[in-house]
Amino acid sequence: MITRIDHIGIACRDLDASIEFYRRAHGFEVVHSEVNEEQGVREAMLRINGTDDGAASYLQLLEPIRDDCAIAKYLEKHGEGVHHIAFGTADVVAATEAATSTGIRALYPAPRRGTSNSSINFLHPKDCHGVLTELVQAADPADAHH
Ligand code: V0V
Ligand code: CO
Repeated sequence: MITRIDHIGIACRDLDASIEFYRRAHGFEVVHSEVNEEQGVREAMLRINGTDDGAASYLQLLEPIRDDCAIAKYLEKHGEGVHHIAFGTADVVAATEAATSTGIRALYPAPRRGTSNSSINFLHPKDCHGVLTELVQAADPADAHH
């Protein structure tokens, strides 16, 4: 079951410039940043609001760290902008199966590591009316040290 918008992923050419933009325009602050080598990104999470399942909703700003990653490819084709929407769930495997059972393709056979040790999978944008859709299960708070 999906219980929140976990984040909206935004492709940026210059992470620091985008962070500064959101700080000045809306007062959003970075609550977490990291490099995800597997995904090829340097990223920052800006917390927007809490949610009634106890988690939160964020903007995820993503800058590529190499030329062959998904974000670099997206920037080259489309320029900066909204890259994906991520729905939050307590069980990413079940939420992925619920979607694939309707014929939507998942990008990974098993969840991969996302921000702050979350578990993530993606649904193909061509099967989701043009929206790259991520499913996110937050790390167990007991092991979320980052
Ligand atoms: C590509 N397409 C998109 C899209 N990216 N449509 C909507 N939103 C996007 N973000 C369309 C594109 O316009 C093409 O349509 C078609 O899909 C094939 O695109 P492509 O440029 O040839 O790209 P592919 O097929 O090589 O790669 C697209 C996929 C790739 C979605 C498969 O981006 C991918 O594997 N994404 C998952 C990983 C990811 O996005 N990582 C970065 C975020 P036409 O032109 O043929 O009609 S990492 C993250 O969010 C983390 C760590 C986290 O949240 O924790
Ligand atoms: Co994301």
